[in-house]
Amino acid sequence: MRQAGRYLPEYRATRKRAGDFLTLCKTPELACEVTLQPLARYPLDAAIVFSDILTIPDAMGLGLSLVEGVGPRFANPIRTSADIFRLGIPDPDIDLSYVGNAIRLIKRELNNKVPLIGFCGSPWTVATYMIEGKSNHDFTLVKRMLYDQPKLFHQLLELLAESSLRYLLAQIEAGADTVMIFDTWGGVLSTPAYLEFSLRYLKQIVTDIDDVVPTIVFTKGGGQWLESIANTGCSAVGLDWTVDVAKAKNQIGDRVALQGNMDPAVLRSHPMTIVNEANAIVEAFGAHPGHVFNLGHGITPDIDPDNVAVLIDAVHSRSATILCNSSI
Ligand code: 1CP
Repeated sequence: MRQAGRYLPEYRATRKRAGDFLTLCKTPELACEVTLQPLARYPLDAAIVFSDILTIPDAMGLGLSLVEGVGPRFANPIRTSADIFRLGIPDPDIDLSYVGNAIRLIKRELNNKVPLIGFCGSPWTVATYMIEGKSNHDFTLVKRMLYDQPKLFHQLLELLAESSLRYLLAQIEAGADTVMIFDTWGGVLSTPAYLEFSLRYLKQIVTDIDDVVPTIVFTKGGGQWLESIANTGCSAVGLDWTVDVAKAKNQIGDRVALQGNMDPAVLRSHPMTIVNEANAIVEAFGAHPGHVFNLGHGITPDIDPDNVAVLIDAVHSRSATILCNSSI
């Protein structure tokens, strides 16, 4: 959802060859191929391993599939306490070995040209899919469990936090240079619920990774909790496009790096608009250290790959001018 994906014809060709999305994820040679595709096209500064945040529940036996035009679906969603008690912690070297194998291949191909980002979903975000059984942006069933059975829900989140930690450590062991945790749905929670059911587990994972590699935490819709997110001990905070970059820089920019934050919808607009929007973000950070330019969310299939080239060029040239002027 970040760099690769359906907007690139070469991705669509490889996916067709694989047959389906999960086979693509689970075949290290193909996962490596699609990870490198955006780098072959654009002068990007990092790569992200091709995988998905839903590999952990798949490894737990929930039966993931990607339904065309609908999105991810689980054959065996979590509905009862018995469903939760049945779950085990996947062994990343056995049940998710395809991710480590893909990372080792990618690292060899990258040959240290750019760093590789490993990732997982936040326990809360992954739990939303496991309980809803699919992408349901009303979060009906998962919120019912959160409010009616908080203790039970914590058991699931605890299991996911431990599974995510082991999974990320295995990705690091395989060669990931940094890891990112996607808390895509943290922003749909109330403040107390966010702190109790999402942030707490983000902090647990980040703390246990400690200083092994830098960690990036992204909560979509998390603008009002930036202080708390920075206090997890992460190295960088991902910002979505609703956050005022200059304010975020003043608030937490001396403690953590900031990643973000262009609205992916800008990529649907005129090239001049893309350049102006990119410049505004780069300028808002100015020569302040620790900015990683990124989109506030994933790229959708309808984006013209040429517009992505325009964006990357604008970011590189504006950043270079700012850094050059600041050193004069
Ligand atoms: O071919 C296809 O149709 C597959 C579409 C697709 C892709 C390309 C899915 C299904 N996942 C991915 C890859 C993916 N997803 C990556 C790898 C890196 C990359 O391709 O650049 C990453 C990092 C993700 C992360 C992800 N998956 C998130 C977090 C996104 C964010 O920015 O906050 C989420 C929420 C998912 C779940 C998921 N998997 C796939 C889809 C279409 C979705 C979203 C479903 C929804 O909207 O609820």
